[in-house]
Amino acid sequence: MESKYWDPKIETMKLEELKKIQLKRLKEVIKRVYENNAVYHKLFKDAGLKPEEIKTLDDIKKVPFLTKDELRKYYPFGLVCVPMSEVVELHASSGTTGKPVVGTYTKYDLDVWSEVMARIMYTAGVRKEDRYQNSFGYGLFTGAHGFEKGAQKIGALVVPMSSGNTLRQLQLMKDFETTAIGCTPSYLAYMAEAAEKKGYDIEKDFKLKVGMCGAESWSDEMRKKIEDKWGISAFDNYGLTEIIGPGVSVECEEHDGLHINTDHFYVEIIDPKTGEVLEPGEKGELVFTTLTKEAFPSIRFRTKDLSILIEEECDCGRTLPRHVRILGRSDDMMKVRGVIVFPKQIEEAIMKIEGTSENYQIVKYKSGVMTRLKVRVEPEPVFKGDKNLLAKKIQQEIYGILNLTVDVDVVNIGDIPRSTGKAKRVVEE
Ligand code: DLL
Repeated sequence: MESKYWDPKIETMKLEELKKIQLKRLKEVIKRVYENNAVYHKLFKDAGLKPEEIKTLDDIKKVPFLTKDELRKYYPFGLVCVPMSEVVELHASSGTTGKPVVGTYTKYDLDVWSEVMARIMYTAGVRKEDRYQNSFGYGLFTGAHGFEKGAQKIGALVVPMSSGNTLRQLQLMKDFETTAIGCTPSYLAYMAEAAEKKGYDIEKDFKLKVGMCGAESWSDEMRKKIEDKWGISAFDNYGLTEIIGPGVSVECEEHDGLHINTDHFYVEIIDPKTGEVLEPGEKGELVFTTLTKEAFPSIRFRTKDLSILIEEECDCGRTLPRHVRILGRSDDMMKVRGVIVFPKQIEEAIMKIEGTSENYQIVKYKSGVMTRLKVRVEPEPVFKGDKNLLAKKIQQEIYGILNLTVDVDVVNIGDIPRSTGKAKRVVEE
């Protein structure tokens, strides 16, 4: 019988065994960056740390954190730890807040990337027989390239579609009988809307079963809407350019947290204010150390992504530790009349109300010195009820979650810009 695991040995390994692998790899990578990169060498030296002092996994606490500031300062290749002639591929994040982050890969790094991508796609149910439409944007962004490598390693058929050109996406999805798709959740929601508008019968015209979604924050409520519209299972995928791209973690069929490929990416959760390392079950900022990367190892990189670690074994049988779905980015946190607000909480509230679509926007504005929020929501195309009443219900739901009254406008269909990549949910006016 076909195994449900891509790599049963690693995915179901006892935690103590996994920790042995991690320790061996941690010692190696610390030595490698210290010896081969001037920036890391100085960072460690300033912290009074020598590689041989890393004797246990806990000793990682002695290693200084790496932040986006260092990546900016040493842009583009200052943290590369191999001769540049060994670098065979490069990616970069969009860099909307300053310089982009550049990720470099050796041939070996690409092998590791393909392997972890195959593992996460297999975990979500992608198989050799599948036809995978790759609707993440191709180019500098890591998304499409990572998924392409993983799908090909599994042996699935890759349709290198890229994002955008939505009507053509739908036509080819139908013609090619695509069974799996990868894109941002906001784009998958938009594709369903476009399919309905074009008159497709989603159930009859398409053969889609699996959605590999990620690269942006999305709530369980949004997932439910996407799954219902497409009749698929949608899996959350997490990753970042600084670590490898997609491939860091994925949901299994239990949809109860994302399994982290901790044989390659050592994970910690810290208190974002103090930097103190927290225990599983405590909410904090994810910090990753790449254990196997050659070109661009990230050591204790502070992601700014907030989550909670889960160490218990999952019902799927995998022992790989999990983190709960990203709760928000510390960057995205808003303080409104003393209340801490994450965009995802507002999304959850909106999606809970019957009659709302997936299209919404949070407007942040100043009233005097006060930050205020306004929420714009489009109704479902079939919605025939009272828009004011719908707005009131959304407002009450948001109040129930945040204890904060925000103005809600139910706007016309088409008023909110659609996204084919990462959606911009918060705008400032
Ligand atoms: O977004 C890599 C990726 C591509 C992941 C495709 C999944 C699928 P970056 O462009 O460097 O890399 O952006 C990384 O996006 O620090 C998070 O804040 C956010 N992010 C990524 N995945 C998720 C997710 C890719 N599943 C940044 N949920 C990260 C919430 C996510 N936020």
